[in-house]
Amino acid sequence: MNLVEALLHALKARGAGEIFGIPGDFALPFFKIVEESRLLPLHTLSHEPAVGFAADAAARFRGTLGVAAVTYGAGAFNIVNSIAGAFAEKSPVVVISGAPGAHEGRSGLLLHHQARTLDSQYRVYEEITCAQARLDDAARAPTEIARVLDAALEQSRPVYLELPRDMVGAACAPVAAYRPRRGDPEAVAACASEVMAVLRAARQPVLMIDVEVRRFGLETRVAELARRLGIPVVTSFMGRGLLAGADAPLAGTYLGVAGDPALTSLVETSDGLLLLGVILSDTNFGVSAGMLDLRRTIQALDGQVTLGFHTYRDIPLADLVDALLQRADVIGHAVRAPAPAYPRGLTADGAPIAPGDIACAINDLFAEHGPMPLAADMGDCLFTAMDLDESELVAPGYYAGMGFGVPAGMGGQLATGRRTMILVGDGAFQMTGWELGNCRRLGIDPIVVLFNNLSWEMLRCFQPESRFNDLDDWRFAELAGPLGGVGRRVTTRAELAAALAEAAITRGRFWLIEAMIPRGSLSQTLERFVRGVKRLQRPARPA
Ligand code: TPW
Ligand code: MG
Repeated sequence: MNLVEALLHALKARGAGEIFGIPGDFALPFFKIVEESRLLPLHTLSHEPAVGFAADAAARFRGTLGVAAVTYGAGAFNIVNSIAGAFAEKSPVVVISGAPGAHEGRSGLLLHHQARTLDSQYRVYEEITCAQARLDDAARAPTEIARVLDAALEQSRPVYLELPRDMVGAACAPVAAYRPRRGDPEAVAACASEVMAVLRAARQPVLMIDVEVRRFGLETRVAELARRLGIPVVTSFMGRGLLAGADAPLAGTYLGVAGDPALTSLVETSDGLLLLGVILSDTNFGVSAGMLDLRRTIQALDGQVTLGFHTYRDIPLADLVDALLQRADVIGHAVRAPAPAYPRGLTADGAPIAPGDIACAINDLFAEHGPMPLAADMGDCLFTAMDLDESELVAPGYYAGMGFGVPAGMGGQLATGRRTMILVGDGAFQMTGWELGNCRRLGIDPIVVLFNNLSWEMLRCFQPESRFNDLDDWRFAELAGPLGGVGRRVTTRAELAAALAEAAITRGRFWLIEAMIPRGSLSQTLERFVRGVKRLQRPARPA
């Protein structure tokens, strides 16, 4: 087999389901083998940022590797922001970049797509991926490919493979299978016993979960752990959508001052808060109004476990969860948390649409047709998603980059085979909304709900005096037809409900429901979030 076939087999064996990409001359030979070998389907999009977002979402939804293939320089630099987001949010995306062949670098000429030196790109990727390799030696390629792909799975972070275009056809041995690394059983046992002792001694133990639980395929086992212990589980903001549909005592999403006060208090007054795979970010915890002392929590993240002031190294999350399951018995005194209540039963009248109405309308739709996998962008659409029934969700809840929603929802449908629902603001839609034009060719039909407030509304919240936050009316719904979809612009709650109902029963084309929202009309969660952040940002008054 040749080098590319060896790589494709290795990707497939490690769970990759497809390749998203945009070719260029340095990558054409690679793309040719991908297409002709038929080992993994190839989905091309229009702009590289979307390729990165789609591959990232595929990785998130499936809990395996996502793959993004690009050309050297212009392609690879174009995808940097998407991969930076994947790094931050721990999504294992494999970036495969074409590159000049060995003899080309020696010509003395600057090569097209070259930024500074021929190594500049590699060095940029060292910063935003957890492992890298240049596949310029066919004999070493199998071990290099295994090292890099295994790092992606083990650390759940993006990795980088550079493929000189003269190497693709080189004869290559197969890549060894992935063998997950296990922690030292005695260290894992000691750690789990200590964690259990803290939980048992606590008056009010609580389990908080975030994306690592999904990335490492632990949702079922964590749900069982929570059930057996009988302690409430909450997700972080970033972890929203985890355990959707699982049989677990799920109490909702911790949002600090932006959330339900009872749930906030449950978490912040807990004396036994176990954070399983929770990213310690400001979006997860910055709104805690200083109530939460992270030093007093148990943190299992990045392959280590910290309790109080000491840390167990080399404890893979899966090993910890298994060891906890072995020791789990019902903690009799644990508090019970009520199941969250989300809005439903929209009054379908002539009133203008508020973000909360969209949550209500979607919940009504899910109640009738079953939940759909969700992809949300940054903006009030993501805060509105906190009022949706628990459903699988991918969103940039920590990195907070705009432009994720549409391509992520498209990648999500390709990866799961299920129709997705996409929530996106008008500002974010201006960035990557065009990608919907690829749906027809790709055979997918997501439902897009576009929150059109003619505004960068989140920015306006923080700086209302700035007129640059006013956006123009692009009449997005009218663009849908030529792009191969169905567009509906709705301005009342009745029109919103009717459009969603029709979209749900009409398959085969994407739907773009452009919901017109008056400027200044916010979801309750965003309103509380902004108030909380402003309060925290206010300089302390001198005594
Ligand atoms: C890639 C900064 C955060 S929120 C926001 C901006 C510009 C406005 C979002 O407008 P939209 O949603 O989509 O209409 P809404 O609900 O607020 O009206 N560039 C990138 N990412 C981020 N986060 C920004 C800028 C930003
Ligand atoms: Mg907007």
